[in-house]
Amino acid sequence: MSTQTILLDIADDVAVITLNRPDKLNAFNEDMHKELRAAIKQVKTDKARALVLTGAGRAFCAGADLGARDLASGEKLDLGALLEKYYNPLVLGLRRLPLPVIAAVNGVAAGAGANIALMCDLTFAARSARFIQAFVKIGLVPDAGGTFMLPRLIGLQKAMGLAMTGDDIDAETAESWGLIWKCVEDEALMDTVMDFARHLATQPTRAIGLIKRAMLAAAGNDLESQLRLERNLQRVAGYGTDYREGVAAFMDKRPPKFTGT
Ligand code: LHQ
Repeated sequence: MSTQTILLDIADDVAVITLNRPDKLNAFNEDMHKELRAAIKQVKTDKARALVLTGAGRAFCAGADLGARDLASGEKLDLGALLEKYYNPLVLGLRRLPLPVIAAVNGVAAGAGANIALMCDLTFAARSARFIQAFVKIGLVPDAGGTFMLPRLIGLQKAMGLAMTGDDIDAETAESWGLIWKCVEDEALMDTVMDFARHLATQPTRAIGLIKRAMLAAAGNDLESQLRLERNLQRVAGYGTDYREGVAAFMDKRPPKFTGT
């Protein structure tokens, strides 16, 4: 699929969605939200086994398009309605995808762009990339799940500091704080992420989807509920062909051939 604001490519069981408004640093507008939603649906339909999210040009995503017709008017707008219509379903759509979602943050990630990158299951960033909770600079509150993810990833003090100041954080610092999985040299970013995604796509991806569900549910569960969830998910995994294949391969001393089922 190739549309105006999103590029979608699926090969070797790996889907790559590229945010594609480079002259606006891939800022979200309505078209991009709609095309992104359709692309995510397509990824599910095509049964991709890993998804990579990246940006075209020098940025990952500069957040909401501040020049968009509705936002630029300066009129009193219900921004909550915009979140309800576009950003919240996007966040939930990525979280509920039963496959690993990997961000390749190729450049600056600001506002909702930063938080979408942090909502991915694993976030890689180019050394020159920056993460900016830009909201406060325009009198707004972090959205797209930022207030949920930041304290969980880096603790309350650092989360509060980033959100209240809107200061940049570079990729190396982001890695050292645990905000992202890995900082990679700029020129190696896409190869590193694609190799990683292709590798994951050969792994027991149904189990990986269940791992994702368990990890994400943990934040809202007490121990007993989480143990019950682990029991339920392990039951599902244990009925899968990948479990049988994994054990058989181990016993036969040969590499496993997982199918994601
Ligand atoms: C942009 C943008 C942009 C349009 C760069 N929009 N054009 C908000 C409202 C409503 C509901 C839902 O939720 C949200 C969530 C949010 O995301 S709020 C936060 C919105 N984002 C920002 O406040 C970030 C604004 N951008 C920046 O601070 C800078 O552009 C960054 C730090 C990202 C990059 O700085 P530079 O590398 O110096 O690039 P630049 O500022 O020169 O931008 C390049 C071009 O991109 C420029 O256009 P031009 O025609 O002059 O070349 C910018 O106007 C355009 N651009 N961000 N969000």
